[in-house]
Amino acid sequence: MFSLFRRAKPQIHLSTLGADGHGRTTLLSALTQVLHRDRPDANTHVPLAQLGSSAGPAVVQYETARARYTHQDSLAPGAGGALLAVCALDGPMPGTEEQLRAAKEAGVDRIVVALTRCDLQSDFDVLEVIGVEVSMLLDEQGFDGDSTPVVPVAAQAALRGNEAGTDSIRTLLSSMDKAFARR
Ligand SMILES: Nc1nc2c(ncn2[C@@H]2O[C@H](COP(=O)(O)OP(=O)(O)O)[C@@H](O)[C@H]2O)c(=O)[nH]1
Ligand SMILES: [Mg+2]
Repeated sequence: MFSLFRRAKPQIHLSTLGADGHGRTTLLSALTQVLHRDRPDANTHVPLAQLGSSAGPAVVQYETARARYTHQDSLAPGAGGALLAVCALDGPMPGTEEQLRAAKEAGVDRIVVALTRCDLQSDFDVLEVIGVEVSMLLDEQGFDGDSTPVVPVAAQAALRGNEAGTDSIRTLLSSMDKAFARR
């Protein structure tokens, strides 16, 4: 009976933005792995090798506590939200601005930033500077930098079963749900 009153989870179309080598594919695989570990009935782990071998853009589907996601690891037409992967060693690249502009034009209105490869960056000041840079770029392109979550992640560590890495991905997932599954 209660199912009659249960609201269906929203369907979110998500794109990953970010420069080559900034960990987009690793992150996508880690999202599916951590979800699969936590809820094997609802989710399938898509291994890195499988994502890398697809001819076109990789697209995966998964379900979190609050939403169902169709997630493409590049800008997808019709995407409502985007995950911006920014490497915690390098910060935003010259092409990031252009990617954000294209995302805005494609209709993306909300972004969550994943600071990737954080296991390799121990200088907290650098992370903070990168966060400020990204926030300014977001403002310049018409997003709300101040309210955009910036989540440090270690996706490769998560894929290897490391607990801190896994927790970083869980934190990212809950930030995504808060940002994208708002009603
Ligand atoms: N140490 C570390 N390396 C990572 C992490 N995520 C990705 N990498 C490495 O960064 C490189 C680029 O990652 P990849 O996912 O292919 O980036 P893409 O080009 O944006 O898809 C690969 O050698 C990954 O193994 C991470 O969290 N920690
Ligand atoms: Mg890739």
